[in-house]
Amino acid sequence: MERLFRIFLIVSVVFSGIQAQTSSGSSNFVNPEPFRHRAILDPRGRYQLEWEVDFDEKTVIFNVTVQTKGFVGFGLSKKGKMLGADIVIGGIDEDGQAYFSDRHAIGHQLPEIDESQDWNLISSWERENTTFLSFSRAFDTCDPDHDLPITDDLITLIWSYGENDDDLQYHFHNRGAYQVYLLDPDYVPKEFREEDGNGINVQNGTAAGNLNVFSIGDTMTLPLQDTLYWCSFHKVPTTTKQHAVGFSTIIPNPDDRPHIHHLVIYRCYAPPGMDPDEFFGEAAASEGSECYLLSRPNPLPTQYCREGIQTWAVGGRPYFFPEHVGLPLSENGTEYWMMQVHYDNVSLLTNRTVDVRLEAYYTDDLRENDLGVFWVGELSHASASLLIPPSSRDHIMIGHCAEECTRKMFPEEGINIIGAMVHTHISGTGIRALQFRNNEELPWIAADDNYSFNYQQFRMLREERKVLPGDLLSNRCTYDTTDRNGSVITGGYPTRQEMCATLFYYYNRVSGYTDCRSDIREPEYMNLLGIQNASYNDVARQTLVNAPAQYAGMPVQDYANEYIDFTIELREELQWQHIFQRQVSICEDVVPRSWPEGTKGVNRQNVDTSDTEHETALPRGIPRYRRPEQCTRK
Ligand SMILES: *[C@@H]1O[C@H](CO)[C@@H](O)[C@H](O)[C@H]1NC(C)=O
Ligand SMILES: *[C@@H]1O[C@H](CO)[C@@H](O)[C@H](O)[C@H]1NC(C)=O
Ligand SMILES: *[C@@H]1O[C@H](CO)[C@@H](O)[C@H](O)[C@H]1NC(C)=O
Ligand SMILES: *[C@@H]1O[C@H](CO)[C@@H](O)[C@H](O)[C@H]1NC(C)=O
Ligand SMILES: *[C@@H]1O[C@H](CO)[C@@H](O)[C@H](O)[C@H]1NC(C)=O
Ligand SMILES: *[C@@H]1O[C@H](CO)[C@@H](O)[C@H](O)[C@H]1NC(C)=O
Ligand SMILES: *[C@@H]1O[C@H](CO)[C@@H](O)[C@H](O)[C@H]1NC(C)=O
Ligand SMILES: *[C@@H]1O[C@H](CO)[C@@H](O)[C@H](O)[C@H]1NC(C)=O
Ligand SMILES: CC(=O)N[C@H]1CO[C@H](CO)[C@@H](O)[C@@H]1O
Repeated sequence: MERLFRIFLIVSVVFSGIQAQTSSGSSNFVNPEPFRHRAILDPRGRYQLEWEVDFDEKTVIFNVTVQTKGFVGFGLSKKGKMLGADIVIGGIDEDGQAYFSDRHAIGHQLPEIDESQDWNLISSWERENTTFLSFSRAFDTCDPDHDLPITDDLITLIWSYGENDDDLQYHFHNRGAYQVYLLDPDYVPKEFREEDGNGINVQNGTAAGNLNVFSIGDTMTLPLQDTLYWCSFHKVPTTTKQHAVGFSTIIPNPDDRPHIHHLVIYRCYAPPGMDPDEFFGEAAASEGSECYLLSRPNPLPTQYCREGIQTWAVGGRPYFFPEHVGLPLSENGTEYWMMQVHYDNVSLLTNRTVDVRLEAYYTDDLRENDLGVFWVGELSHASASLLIPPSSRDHIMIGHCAEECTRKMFPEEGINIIGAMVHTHISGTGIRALQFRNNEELPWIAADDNYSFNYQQFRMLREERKVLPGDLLSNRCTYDTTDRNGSVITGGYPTRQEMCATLFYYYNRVSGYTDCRSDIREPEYMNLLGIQNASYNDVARQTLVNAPAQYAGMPVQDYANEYIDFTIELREELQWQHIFQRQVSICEDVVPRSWPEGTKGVNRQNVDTSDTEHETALPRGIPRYRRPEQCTRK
């Protein structure tokens, strides 16, 4: 029983001034060419980038259109830093001559010209106040000293432009960085491609093209607490089956962005035999409430809404599905959604009101396949499993969805994963979603070795991935805590604690299984930490030590900071345990199939929890998957 609620965060303390609105509007969806992209890189809307990827040639073609008669700079950087950046500078000079060069930055000064010129100018022109450059770049130029590779990882583009062609040294006023997955497909429909910062025109609740829009807004006056989970209920504006084909989360005021950490939509299921309107109507009419108050009576039926069907986190841009899949809405008639918004880092502000809105784009022109959603990773609280030693540079954590779980969760023919979002908090530097079959490691399903908490994009895969019952799915995260003042970092919901999980969209949907995560419970591991038992406390909003008795009530993080001496030997042992130790994954059907009637507002009863926990470990002694070498010239 207790375990069922481990995945929930409980918050307390008061709030004020909440307002929830719901609206819908109406309209043939044309699937765009998936590999053509466009983005406005600068806040003033003067620097436009279009790009196209040629996977056969392993080349990207960039078209840059900038409102200037001066030079134009463009490049790839290491996390937005000038030092080490791979840069091109081009334009048309006073005499009408085109210039263009491949350079590398050695600091905040004019980037030096590379010996090997690996960016190729295709064409350029200048007209009135606009400069246009079209150029191509191989994924990997085989110039590791002065060029950065273009990979599936997050890439931080840097851009700049000048007032004229010879002020190269003084271009620092007009420059910036833009994070993007350059090689991902992009299914945003044509009618949504407008000139706002994201290259996407949000709809404000009105129909676009053939798509209807379900818009859910929340205006929140922030309370004096650093983490607030707010849940509100919303009726889906259709009673016949439709497909949602894309989502966008809109924060109209950029100043509100630091305060909104994530937004999740859960599908609600009334107990069998209950009318959804009767069961959820009252909650939908209310403003909502703090989520998951288990330590006192829960005012809302939040526990009937556990199938997370859409997740947005910091920096996420709108996304659309490929045309053969859609997320079903109102499959069996009337449907309610619960929206959970995590407001963050607000403790120093009073009377601050923030706005956020979700738009779901849907159609009655049903697609071939229904999408489902599930998480794989490590349980991040209520367990001492996720614990990063102080000042670690590359500490690895692994979470699993065991073979027995995938056997139970997926149909015989398997499932097809079409999209993924990798997730850690601020100390995460890399994540890989791993797949093993018959002791063979398959290519990573999704990976980002340059993970950034500030740009958590739901990514559509270039190639669907089949997962068969009996496959092992694992999620591997790397952390750097050297900037955390020598503190241990434990798992938890606040941004300053950590998570390690990947969310997948897939078809051959099986309703019910939305989460398959694991933790380490081996005595050997617990003994290393000196913790015999820990559990999540919803008043403290922390995972607390229960035993040994002399530490009972202490947050695991404080306990570890105070009582554990992280010697080199212990660090090495912990790292071994975090990678290879046996773990228990939990795969549980969250759809009520046999709930007692009228148990609104009460915890679930009579749910069969047997057969939901399965042990597994990372296979050892098998060849590990490696990225294919892209540089072929040498
Ligand atoms: C880039 O510009 C050239 C010339 O205008 C055009 O032919 C090409 O289609 C453009 N490519 C992209 C990706 O925008
Ligand atoms: C460039 O020219 C266009 C059209 O003439 C004008 O609308 C725009 O404001 C100009 N931009 C700048 C930066 O001068
Ligand atoms: C949506 O609302 C924003 C802010 O009110 C406005 O700037 C934008 O033009 C609107 N977009 C549409 C498509 O109506
Ligand atoms: C709709 O009904 C089918 C068949 O009973 C069931 O498998 C599915 O989970 C239901 N879906 C929803 C969203 O209620
Ligand atoms: C809270 O947000 C402010 C402003 O965005 C930032 O300067 C500060 O570092 C944040 N504090 C924490 C604890 O994250
Ligand atoms: C908060 O705003 C309300 C209404 O605008 C105002 O009455 C109240 O004094 C404000 N409180 C603080 C602490 O600023
Ligand atoms: C680290 O400690 C300094 C000094 O006490 C403090 O200003 C800073 O906010 C701390 N940083 C973090 C990440 O806790
Ligand atoms: C851990 O502690 C909790 C709370 O004291 C208790 O309910 C639970 O049974 C304990 N678990 C084990 C395995 O001892
Ligand atoms: C573009 C970029 O930052 N790439 C980096 C991604 O991470 C790897 C491994 O840390 C680096 O080698 C790349 O330079």
